[in-house]
Amino acid sequence: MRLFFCLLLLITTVGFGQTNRALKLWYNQPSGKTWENALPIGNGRLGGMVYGNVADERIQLNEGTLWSGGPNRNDNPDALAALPEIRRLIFEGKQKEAEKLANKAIITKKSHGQMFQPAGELHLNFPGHEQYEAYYRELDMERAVAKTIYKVNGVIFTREVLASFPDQVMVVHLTADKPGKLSFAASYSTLHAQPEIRTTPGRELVLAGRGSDHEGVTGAVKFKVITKVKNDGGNVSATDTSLVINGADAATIFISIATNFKDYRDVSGDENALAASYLNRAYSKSYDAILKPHIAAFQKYFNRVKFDLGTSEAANLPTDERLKSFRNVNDPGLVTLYYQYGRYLLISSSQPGGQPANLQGIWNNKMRPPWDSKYTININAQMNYWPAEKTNLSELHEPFLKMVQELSQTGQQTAKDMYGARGWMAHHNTDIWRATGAIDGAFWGMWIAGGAWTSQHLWEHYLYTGDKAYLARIYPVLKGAATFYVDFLINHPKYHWLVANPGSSPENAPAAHEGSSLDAGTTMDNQIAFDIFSTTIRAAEILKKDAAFVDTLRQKRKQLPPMHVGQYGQLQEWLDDVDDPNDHHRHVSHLYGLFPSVQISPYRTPELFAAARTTLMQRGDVSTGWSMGWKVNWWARLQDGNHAFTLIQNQLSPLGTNKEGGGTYNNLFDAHPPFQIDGNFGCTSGITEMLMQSADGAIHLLPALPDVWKEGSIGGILALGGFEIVDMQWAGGKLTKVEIRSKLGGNLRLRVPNAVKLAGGATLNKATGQNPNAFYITEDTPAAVVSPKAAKATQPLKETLIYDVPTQAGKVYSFLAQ
Ligand code: FUC
Repeated sequence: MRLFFCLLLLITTVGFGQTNRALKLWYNQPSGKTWENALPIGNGRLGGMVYGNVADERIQLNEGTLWSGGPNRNDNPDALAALPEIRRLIFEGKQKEAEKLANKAIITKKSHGQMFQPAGELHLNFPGHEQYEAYYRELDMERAVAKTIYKVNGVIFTREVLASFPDQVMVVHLTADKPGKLSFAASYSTLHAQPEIRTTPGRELVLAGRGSDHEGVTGAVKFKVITKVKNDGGNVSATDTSLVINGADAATIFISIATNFKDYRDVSGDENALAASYLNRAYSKSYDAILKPHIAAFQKYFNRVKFDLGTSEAANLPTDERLKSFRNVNDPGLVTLYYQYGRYLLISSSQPGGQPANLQGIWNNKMRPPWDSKYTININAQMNYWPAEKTNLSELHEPFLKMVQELSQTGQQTAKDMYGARGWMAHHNTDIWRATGAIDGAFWGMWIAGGAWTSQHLWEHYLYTGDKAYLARIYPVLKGAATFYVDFLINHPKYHWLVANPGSSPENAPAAHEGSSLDAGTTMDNQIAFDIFSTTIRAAEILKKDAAFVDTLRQKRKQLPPMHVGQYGQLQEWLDDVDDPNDHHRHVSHLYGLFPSVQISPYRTPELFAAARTTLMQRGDVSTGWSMGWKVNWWARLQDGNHAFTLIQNQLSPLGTNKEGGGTYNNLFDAHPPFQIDGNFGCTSGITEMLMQSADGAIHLLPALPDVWKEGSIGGILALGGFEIVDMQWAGGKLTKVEIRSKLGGNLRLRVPNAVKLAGGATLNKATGQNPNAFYITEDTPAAVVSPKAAKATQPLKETLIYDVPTQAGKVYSFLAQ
């Protein structure tokens, strides 16, 4: 049996021309009823969860624009009148009273955000397949295909499922290795109220419905699913609600889904015509003619990064067993698999022209998913896009960048009506309708930095691509986000800094504020204000415009509060020294300044760097999935690879291993819990940051290599200013070889752990002063205010060498260890 299984595997893998098991999630059992065992496929618009069940296969279906509700706004018009009172209360230290008032006057009286909803499930029932053997299923990340294979009565059955990028349909290809043996019935189930399920005379299986009414907003998204089967041998017939395939040699199922959604203001599309047109175009093609271009379109992105940390015995185990043993055995291959899975998930859930990856990417089977499966923009949605640029998926940033531009439209009215400010803003959540009001409750929703933080992604995209025409296009968005701060910030009566009031440090509150999160001048609010001013100033200067506005921003920036080191040596989360060193809250928002921002630096702000480390030690390791993902990035920035690796171990544990913390499901989805995709993306970003960082004035290679990754190589990751690390190899913890392509030219400043030389032999110039490459400018962080009670702390750093190499656009530069 075991031999048979191995042979089978060999035959099938060789048969499909694939040899690389390093890029597969695979299992010896079907998913059963557990959604988190199923394997995700997607093309950015369509999402499918493939269960790989034998007699009763299920493919759960999502379409990225199928949401509850319709175009709507959720501002609270009472905010403006209440604002002075709320501000006064906060400045007087009456946060709890301010929160009560904000709950009435600022939190929406309308929708708290709409829900991302599933279309339904396609069921494939195979009579007589209850008993089977030689079962195997996989997600092949080289081809973006989910496959199930098993044997019944001496016949080997194979199914492949994909969500085609070029053809915009899902396709299931079924084969049997003996003729005439393939018989099954296809039907739907759906959780939508009053769906229409029927077959047509043309033997199409149709499911139609409408997104839910929710919180006073009428469901306006109409969707249509059409499934049609092309049989090879045998015959297809239809009942009222199913298609029945009998005695076929092979069959291909085409699943087309469309909605009437056009954009956040417009649902006038024709879901029937659209679903039919996708289907008809694809149906005329053979499976092979669908498969090949699908693989090519997927590989265009996926193959850009190669990552190898070596392999071990553990790599021979199924993925779920590897997950169980990861903390106790050496399994570097699971790290590279998980890393590439993050990239796979982004490619599958975020494609240009579509919606950004939401809290669950594009995979959700619930009508009322956790947190509506929408966009939480006080961390989660941003985290989804941390790997986009650096793991060479720059184009896939587009749906998020477009969402920010749309928020800059809807958020203008919110800024004006609620706060009497120009520019635009967003609170801590949004949805497909780009709602920008404050939701949930003031404790969570009274946070004003959603616009300014998401805008940083617009700037980041420029820093990686150097595309000035793009910068000119998005500049008004940056300017609008900065303008809101110009109008909204007010003088702090005690400290005389310019502060956001009301604001908060997302979802956390010090005991001193009676459990209220509302405050003025929280560290994160200040850091984000600093960043939106700085990036807008830089963008305006590059574009040579708005000199007077730049001047205003410079003046305002000078008046922002500096960061504070508090009595326990911690980076203060609030303006007053009220942090609790035993606070293990999942949000550590004040470390925004360490990552993703770079206001805290080992080289420029050593005391803040030490304080950030102290804060992270006090917060502890284990937390929700996304929080652990963020911590990988922070420990990488703190140049502590071993600690970052501990976080990866915690994250890559089956759910339940970490007491009160998240972990990972069998399908390697991150567990908040429940499933939330940000942790996957956060960790992929963090692993990149362990190997290469480029935000702090130089390209820093191997800044946080853990002892367990002594040998390895990575190629294809990107640094600011158009540099591509074409290939980087290390051994014994030392850099041995690096090739870097310069796409834009300019100075390449390299920070490395050991001496290197140019491959041709020429010696390198030691770097001094500021990096002359404009993409590497770092802003001066205002000097820290340090509590007299804080013990003096510095964080010793490993020695590094820094070199400057002038580069020409288009050339590749090779370096070897000296
Ligand atoms: C924020 C977090 C939660 C969760 C939710 C989607 O509210 O505090 O942990 O991730 O977003």
